[in-house]
Amino acid sequence: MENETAKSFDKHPHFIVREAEPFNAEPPPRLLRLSIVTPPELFYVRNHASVPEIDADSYQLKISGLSNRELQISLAELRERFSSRTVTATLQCAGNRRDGLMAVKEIGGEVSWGAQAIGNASWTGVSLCDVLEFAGMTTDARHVEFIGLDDVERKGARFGFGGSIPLEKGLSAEVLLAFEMNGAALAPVHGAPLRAIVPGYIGARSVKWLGEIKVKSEPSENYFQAHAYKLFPPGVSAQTVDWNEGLMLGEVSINSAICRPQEGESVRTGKCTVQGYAIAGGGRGVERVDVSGDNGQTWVEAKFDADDSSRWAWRFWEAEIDLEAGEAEIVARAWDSATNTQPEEARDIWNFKGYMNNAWHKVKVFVS
Ligand SMILES: Nc1nc2c(c(=O)[nH]1)N[C@H]1C(S)=C(S)[C@@H](COP(=O)(O)O)O[C@H]1N2
Ligand SMILES: [Mo]
Repeated sequence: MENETAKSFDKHPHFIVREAEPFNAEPPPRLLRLSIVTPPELFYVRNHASVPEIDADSYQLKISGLSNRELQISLAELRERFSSRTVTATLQCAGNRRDGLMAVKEIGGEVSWGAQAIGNASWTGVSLCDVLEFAGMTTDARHVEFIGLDDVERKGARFGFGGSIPLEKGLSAEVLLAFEMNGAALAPVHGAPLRAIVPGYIGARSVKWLGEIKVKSEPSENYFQAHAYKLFPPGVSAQTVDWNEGLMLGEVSINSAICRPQEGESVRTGKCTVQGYAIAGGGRGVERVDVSGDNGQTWVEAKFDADDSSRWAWRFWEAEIDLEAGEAEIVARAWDSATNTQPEEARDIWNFKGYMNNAWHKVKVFVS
């Protein structure tokens, strides 16, 4: 049943469906680790409502807000007027690895993601900055809001999923209005005919089925900017939260995960090859990955794959560790170019919405 759903979205037969409707699903770790550029059939999906049906021929992108003129641009005009650009960038959901936070303390009403709510693709589209320049901006412009054409319901209201990024980021050339993924037309489930791609930021800002861009003096008031995707301290709960507080998530933090071996796998004593991914937020580079076979007593330095492609993309790494018979906990942690590294314990970063788990990734294996 679940794999029928995955199949209907052209996903791999072994895709892990976390929710069938709205469709939320991620690939198994070992399949995700096969290719530095994730094929669409292995690319995670995070939806808050049904995939909308949009007729590409009559589609018009609206641009409004503080700009001097209000615009409507068809896809054909967008392609004609602006030069196209391709950026390889990793998208990661702020809820990636939420299962590790849920293991610490209950988190209600959120998808239980493993470490595969992440994928890397080459995105082709036009640069948002070119479109904004064409639209014209007033001096009050501070934020760029994206609004999707899907139909989400929250607290009795219906609206399109949305969010905003600071104008400074919006004017950086890597931020795209994308119509292609890995050289092919964007699939409906990934936001066709047009989506925002905001490299280095949480996936939520890469709004799919983009209907409208608004230039604003304040951040978006959309539910997914003003309520969801905010980080609260560990003592705050759904009952006590003041939504005016909290940190609006933007850049992702340094993170890494082990993809092979997988949790609960049986491996042989002696040399064990460990493989995974690492990602640094905001365009910082991943500089080092440490791997331990004894839960952090001793570490070896991982080697990076040669084919890493872009400062906005994850890096694949591999390490060889020695394992003795019994139960072993393999651990990984990454470092970025600002020497940020990952916190040891998920319990230290628990938050009631379950965002941004970047604790040391741990995988238990049986060695014999
Ligand atoms: N319109 C719209 N855009 C959206 C979402 C959504 O539900 N609706 N989900 C966001 C979230 S939370 C993530 S992590 C990414 C996931 O992109 P993907 O499904 O292409 O992997 O899309 C973002 N854009
Ligand atoms: Mo997300």
